[in-house]
Amino acid sequence: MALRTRLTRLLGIEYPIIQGGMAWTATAELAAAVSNGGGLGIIGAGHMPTEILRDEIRRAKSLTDKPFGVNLMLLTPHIDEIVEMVLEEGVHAVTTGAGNPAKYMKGLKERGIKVITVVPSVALAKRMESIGADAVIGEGMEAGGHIGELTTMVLTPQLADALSIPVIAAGGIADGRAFVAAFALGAEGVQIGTRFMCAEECTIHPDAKARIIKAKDRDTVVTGYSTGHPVRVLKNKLSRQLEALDRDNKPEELEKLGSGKLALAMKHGDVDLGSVMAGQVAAMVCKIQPAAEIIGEIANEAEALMPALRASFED
Ligand code: TUI
Repeated sequence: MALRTRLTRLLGIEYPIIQGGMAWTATAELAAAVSNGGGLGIIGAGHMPTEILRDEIRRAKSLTDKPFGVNLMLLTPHIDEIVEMVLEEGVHAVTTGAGNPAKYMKGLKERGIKVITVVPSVALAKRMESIGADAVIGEGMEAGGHIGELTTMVLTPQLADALSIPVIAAGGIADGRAFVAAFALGAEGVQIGTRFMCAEECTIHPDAKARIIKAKDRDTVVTGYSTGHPVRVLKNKLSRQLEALDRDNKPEELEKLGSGKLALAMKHGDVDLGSVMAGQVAAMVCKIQPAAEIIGEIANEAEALMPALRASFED
């Protein structure tokens, strides 16, 4: 059985699996590997300078003939320039996060780029559908990085009920069980971040991968509530310092301390003083393996699980 859905048709991909657009993590290598494995690879723009991102897009094009996308992190100050460049270069899809992409929708759509927006609420999802989004990603607060308030379990079915466009579930998804659960909730695709951080092709520092593999069930924490931009990270020395600033309600100091710390962890491997953004599901990521193998395993588990679910019930 193939796992084709409206989403695989929309994007021209084989499996309804989108890779999270993780800043300092989702480079051309990872995006191309996910796309070559039949999912939708995504380059995470984060705060990347425009010309560096342009090079990443070109490199991904040299590494895969399959569709891939770029995640636009809408809080970045030079986002207008980034969008202009993405329009010039052309990609199959963009995902957006950390804000409302309304002002870019028309330009992206005119260029034939599929627009998939992360939405933390039903209200924003409806607005995105009304202005032409091709699909939405409902990201629950189990996810790593910047999060909303609702869980995947509660957000996904409400989005599915409220919208006609496909809903992609994200947050807490790392295996075939969660994939099937997302579909049971009305999703037509999933976005996976944390597990792809431990893909062989993911270029983050090996010590950051090791931290994820070591993580147990209660090893993430959300910091930054006081700033209005809460972020889920693995617990470490930095997260404890940030928590203290949250408790003392010092958002400016918190922002200052948090600045540059994602690169410190992911690029330089300082997993004590850096920000190791990862989802709760880090506890279930136990090995480093090729991205295509991750996709294949999840698809196989999902296919086996669907008929097996019936066996959960007594006659
Ligand atoms: O964007 C993410 N995850 C991220 S972005 C990021 S970089 C960063 N670092 C520190 C502080 C803030 C960002 C790290 N991880 N996920 C998608 C996502 N989007 N989560 C939540 C949202 C979101 C929040 C509010 C989307 C839209 C939104 O709309 C508000 C509005 O303007 O209506």
